[in-house]
Amino acid sequence: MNDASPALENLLTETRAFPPSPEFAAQANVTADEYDEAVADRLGFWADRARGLLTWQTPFTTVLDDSRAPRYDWFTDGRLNAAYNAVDRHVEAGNGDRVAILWEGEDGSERRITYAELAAEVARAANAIAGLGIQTGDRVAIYLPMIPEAIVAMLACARIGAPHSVVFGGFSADALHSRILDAQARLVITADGGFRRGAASPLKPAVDDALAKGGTDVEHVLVVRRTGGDVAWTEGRDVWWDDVVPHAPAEHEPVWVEAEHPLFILYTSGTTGKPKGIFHTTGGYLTQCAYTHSAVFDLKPETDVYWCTADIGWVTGHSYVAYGPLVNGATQVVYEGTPDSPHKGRWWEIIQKYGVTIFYTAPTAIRTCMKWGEEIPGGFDLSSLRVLGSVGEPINPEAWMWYRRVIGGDRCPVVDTWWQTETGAIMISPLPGVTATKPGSAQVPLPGISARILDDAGEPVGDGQGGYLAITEPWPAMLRGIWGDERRYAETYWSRFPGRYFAGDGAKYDDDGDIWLLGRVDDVMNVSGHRLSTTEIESALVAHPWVAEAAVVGASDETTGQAVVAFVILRGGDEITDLPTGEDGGEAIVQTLRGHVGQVIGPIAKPRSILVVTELPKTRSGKIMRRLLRDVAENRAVGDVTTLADGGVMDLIQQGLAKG
Ligand code: 6R9
Repeated sequence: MNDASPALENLLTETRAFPPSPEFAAQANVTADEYDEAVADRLGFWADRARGLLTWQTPFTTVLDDSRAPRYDWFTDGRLNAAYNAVDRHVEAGNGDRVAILWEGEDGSERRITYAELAAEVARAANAIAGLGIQTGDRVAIYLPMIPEAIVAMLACARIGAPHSVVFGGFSADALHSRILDAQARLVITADGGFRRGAASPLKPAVDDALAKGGTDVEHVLVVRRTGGDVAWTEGRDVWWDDVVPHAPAEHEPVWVEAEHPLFILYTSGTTGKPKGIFHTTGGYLTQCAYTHSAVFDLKPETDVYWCTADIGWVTGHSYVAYGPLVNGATQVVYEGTPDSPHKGRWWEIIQKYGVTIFYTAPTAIRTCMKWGEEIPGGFDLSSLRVLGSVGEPINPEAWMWYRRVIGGDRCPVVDTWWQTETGAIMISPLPGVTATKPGSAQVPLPGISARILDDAGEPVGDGQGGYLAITEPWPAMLRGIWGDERRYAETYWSRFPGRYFAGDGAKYDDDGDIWLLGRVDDVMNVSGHRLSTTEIESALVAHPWVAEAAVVGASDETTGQAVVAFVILRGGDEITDLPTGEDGGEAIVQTLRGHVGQVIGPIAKPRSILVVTELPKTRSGKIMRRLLRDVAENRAVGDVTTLADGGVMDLIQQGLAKG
């Protein structure tokens, strides 16, 4: 198996365990019986959840159709609508006055939106989008900040059966362009900008730049006014949200789609340079989102105030902001900005202000808050909290313990939830009323989920042993493919262990049989819980005229989990005339290249460090030995170099570093 870092290996000596309090266990939504129920009849278990948690316009009779494996279809003959399930049915059930969204802008503005108001707004937006020519099956790109309109836009698309493709607002015009092209989106929904770190940050220019690159099928750009900043305008193409949505009728008949109708596409980094358009369908996805959101967070929709800090640009924002909580009729906080604006206690202030009871965030955020010091959360009343969740990367025991003690007052169960864009919903996690939680472990597959750790040959390993995490039975929220690339889907996920889904993560069982995730085993990095591909950043670097060759590795980082470290070889010769020289030349080169990566992919992909080298370590077959570069990047003694074509290269690199 690829290197699990030493820090992660330490996880396996962790022996602390925290059983739920008897009071918590007694009121929990889910008991241990559900594991038995699902083992006895897995498909029956999911069919029951699908019927109980969702409203179907046409009930299904088929649970799973595996005749086209590895494409697995769920609840195939049923019909439903995602937006109806997320909003309208709560109004019809008499809960229209319940608050759906407690929105807090970074600038301090507030909006409280009830389910009845949300239903009207989604219906208006659906009518407006339909008025722009969007029909069932058309794709819509959404490039918005964390404002209520982002959720409204997603649900409006779902209401007319137009799959959405949300592109994270931090992605560049290039990244947006390639995603618009790949999905052949006909409409882009964006805003003039959003507020981040105390300033208005524009979004519309990136859309204009993306569309100027050409080749797209985009006919209209629907623009939400958020910052009030000036925007360039293309007459005939661009439309203000305010000019069409508020005037559209608040009644709209949802389009009842088949369970397998595509709900959304979400791009994620793979091991090659081209992001994969992971696509999800409706019935199975919503079933597992709703079930896991209720089971893992113990949601009580009448009394809880739930808050997931993820941006809708990531899968967590899809499943645990837009769909799961709303399908379950929850009241949730949505916050626009960063945790440190205008002060480092902003998150805790929001928890105090709204009486948040369930809080779901990422290890990188927890570690950042640890660094800021516990007196900051200590200044706020966090006693409303009762469940804490973590997602995005392995959480180290120290951060887990801090989270439990400082944020959770030693009272709240911490659920470490493992899942992926591809899995659609949580797969491995403690259940807060059942599991004795262990700091740093996601522990057990949820009821209805079958996962195993396999060795190189695909054989299950035993307790105390490690290998590759695989999902051994289909699950309702699983991806249905890679948009437009069926072959890549089969190759990426189903060829490593035929018949089983290969997640790309290393994992280990402890002596109790609990699962500990050890990080990716492929060339995908995890920076602050965001997946980045080494290849994608390498191709961005070599696209710059100064760069001849590049190798990128993910080095351990105390705060972000991993950090991007790039090694580059510059072009020599006369063709490059603008290469900065002199005393500050090196720094200027590095800054330019960092900026370039930010431009091509987005600021999150900017390397933490770029090292200019004259050679890269390669095997005799020409593969870059990233393992050795990682050693250098993490200041470790360089490992085995015997397969290097030129064993002296590593000395050269290290000498260069010592000088620099
Ligand atoms: C939901 C999400 C997926 C990758 C996944 C794994 C890592 C996510 C984790 C975790 C350890 C956890 N990951 N949750 N590793 N413990 N609780 O993050 O989706 O962006 O697709 O990333 O993130 O490596 O393979 P996505």
